[in-house]
Amino acid sequence: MRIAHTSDWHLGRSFGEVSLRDDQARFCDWFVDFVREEACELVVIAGDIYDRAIAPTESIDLFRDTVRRLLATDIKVVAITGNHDAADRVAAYSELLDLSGLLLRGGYDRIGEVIPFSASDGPLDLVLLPFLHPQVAPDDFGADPTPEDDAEQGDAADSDVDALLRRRSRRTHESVLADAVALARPRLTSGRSLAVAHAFVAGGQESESERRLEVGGTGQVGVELFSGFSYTALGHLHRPQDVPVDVGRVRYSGTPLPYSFSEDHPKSITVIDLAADGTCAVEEVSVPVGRAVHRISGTMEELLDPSRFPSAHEGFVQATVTDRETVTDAKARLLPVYPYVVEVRLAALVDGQEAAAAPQNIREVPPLEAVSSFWESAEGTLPTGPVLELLTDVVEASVRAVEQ
Ligand SMILES: [Mn+2]
Repeated sequence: MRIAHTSDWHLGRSFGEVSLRDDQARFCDWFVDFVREEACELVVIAGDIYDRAIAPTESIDLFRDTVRRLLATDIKVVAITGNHDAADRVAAYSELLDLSGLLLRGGYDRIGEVIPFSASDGPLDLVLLPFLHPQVAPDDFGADPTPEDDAEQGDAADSDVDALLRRRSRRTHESVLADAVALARPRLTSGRSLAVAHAFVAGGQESESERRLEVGGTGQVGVELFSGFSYTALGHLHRPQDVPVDVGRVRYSGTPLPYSFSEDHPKSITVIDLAADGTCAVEEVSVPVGRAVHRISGTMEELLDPSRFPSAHEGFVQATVTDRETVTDAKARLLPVYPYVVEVRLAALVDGQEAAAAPQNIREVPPLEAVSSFWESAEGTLPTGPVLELLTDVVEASVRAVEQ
């Protein structure tokens, strides 16, 4: 059977001030056509369907319309909520949606279930693991990894409530997810299984557009949680990548579009040919729609030369202006050449801020060194020749004047 794995659509997102509505709609059109033409039986969306808890209605319309078109050609759809989605809103009608062919799961409600899926070439066990917020887990969930600590920390007067709060505060994304997987494992019946999860698996490479899964920690989970599933379709990290595991295959599809300037890699979906015995062949398929991201750097004269960065004209642009003298209205002047310039950085200012933040204690820096580094941040190069001689004379005269 053939499966299309994608994640992190983040419908409703903007890039800087530019709405991604049209790009996301074009991706959905392309995606529906692609999975039809490639005869995929199952589509998997591994979380972060929407960019925020209260999604714009136009994003809800786009998701509904996309799923409707997939179901209309008898393609089944599996989707889970991610940390950006409001699980109780998005998955509110999951029992009714099951009847339609859209299997949508969010929150703790139906955790631990194994959904039997009848594929054209035999049975497949589905284990859906939406993002599980550790703080709102049921009390018997996310088993305390070190229960003996209770005896040490608590005293005789400790109430049950204190013990419960202490146990709750020690829960992590890993501990609740481990419990969810442990509930499901004994219920696997076929020799072939597909896990779908929204998690930060240790060893994965981050971009700049993921939101932390856990307050006050990274929220990472060990890859061994997914060991033994034929294929694990992951969401959360925005770069497509495999996570090495001993048994089975664990992979992030990444986002269909770039959502930060760190994502200058090609965007893709993953197509899996999953054999009846559970072995899988995986192919990364580039998404041919959407704007690429470009980080360009140069003087205003260089940046305004249309022949200099031709590939950046149609993309989202972060421009670093390297002129040492004051530059005004940089963004407005760059817009005619780069209509999607999102961010303009003035190198002189950035360097100056870094230089200003650098010394821990300015009094410990020798005066000539401090003057030289200021000169470098303002002019771009260290002082040499007659300039250095002049600065040296002035610094020495100043030091003498202070000492007298
Ligand atoms: Mn995401």
